[in-house]
Amino acid sequence: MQTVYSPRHAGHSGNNELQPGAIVPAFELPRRAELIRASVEAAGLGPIREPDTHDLSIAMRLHAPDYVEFLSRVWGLWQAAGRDGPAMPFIWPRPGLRCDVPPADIDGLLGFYSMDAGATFVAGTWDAVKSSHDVALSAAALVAGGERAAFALCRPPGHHAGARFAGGYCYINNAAVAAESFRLRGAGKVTVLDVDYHHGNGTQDMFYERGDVQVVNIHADPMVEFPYFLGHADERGAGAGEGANLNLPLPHGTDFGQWSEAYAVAATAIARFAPDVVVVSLGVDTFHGDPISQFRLDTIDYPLMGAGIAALGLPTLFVMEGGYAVEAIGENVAGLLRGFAD
Ligand code: Q9C
Ligand code: ZN
Repeated sequence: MQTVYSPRHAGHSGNNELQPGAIVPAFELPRRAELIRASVEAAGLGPIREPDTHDLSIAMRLHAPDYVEFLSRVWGLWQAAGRDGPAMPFIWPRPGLRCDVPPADIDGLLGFYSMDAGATFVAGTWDAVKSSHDVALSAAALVAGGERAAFALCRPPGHHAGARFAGGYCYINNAAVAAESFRLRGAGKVTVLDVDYHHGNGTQDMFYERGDVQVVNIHADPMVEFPYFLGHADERGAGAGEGANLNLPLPHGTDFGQWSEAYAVAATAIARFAPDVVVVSLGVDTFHGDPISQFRLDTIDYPLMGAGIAALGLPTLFVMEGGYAVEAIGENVAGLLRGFAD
């Protein structure tokens, strides 16, 4: 299996985030991608190459063009306002406020185009976001070209990014862009299987009314976990997408036995949908040692998860999402990919 990786992720560094009562260094940091890269190399998974450059036309179909334009302009606007340090929003529109008029001021714009304070901007953020997008599309091209599987080592991640907002460490929805690229290259049906600990709200929303892209999530119950406001079991898709969205929320403390029961339900739904290709939103924040998450999967579980995904018998693109236990992230990701490949 080939891995696509860009060193340009590293410019997205020094970000911060809000924790209850404090502003702290962001858990989503450059070392994550470096450790994953090193473990993939050590595991002898296959060649690691850099991405080709791709235009933003697919991103602009799934995201609002003005949102993508905003992502590329934030840092300049922030600097022009005389700021240094990471750009973070502090006010958000919601029902009862105007959600349809982008303000002129950078502080208003940051909130207008965000769901939370969890996607901050530094000087290198846009370049890293664009490189992560290019990584996803380049790895998708390998699978579209006939490879059984490929690994897009994306950083920053993407699955919380919606049509017109950033959030939860995410800016462009890399997995959604990759899924759409398969459709545009002739795949009739695509499944996005999201195994990150957090519900992939952005991906779900982008495809909610479409019958050609199935979205399946196994995640912490939003009643008790971020992103709180999407990811319930009764969200089944709408219109042409009715029945093509499946949420399998699980409680805090879930172990691999419980996770596997949900996965069996997911696998049955995927087999029934019969996609041409599957895009896996791959988060390993289900690990028991994850500092911001509360499932109990162990390192030995990830190769089994990989084998279960291989058993779908479909061309597969892995797109990196979350996972914040840096001491174990490399072994967990490489173990999953090895479990798939062996
Ligand atoms: N105190 C991904 O795994 N945590 N994103 C908010 C606020 C947000 C995770 C904590 C976690 C986002 C891609
Ligand atoms: Zn996550």
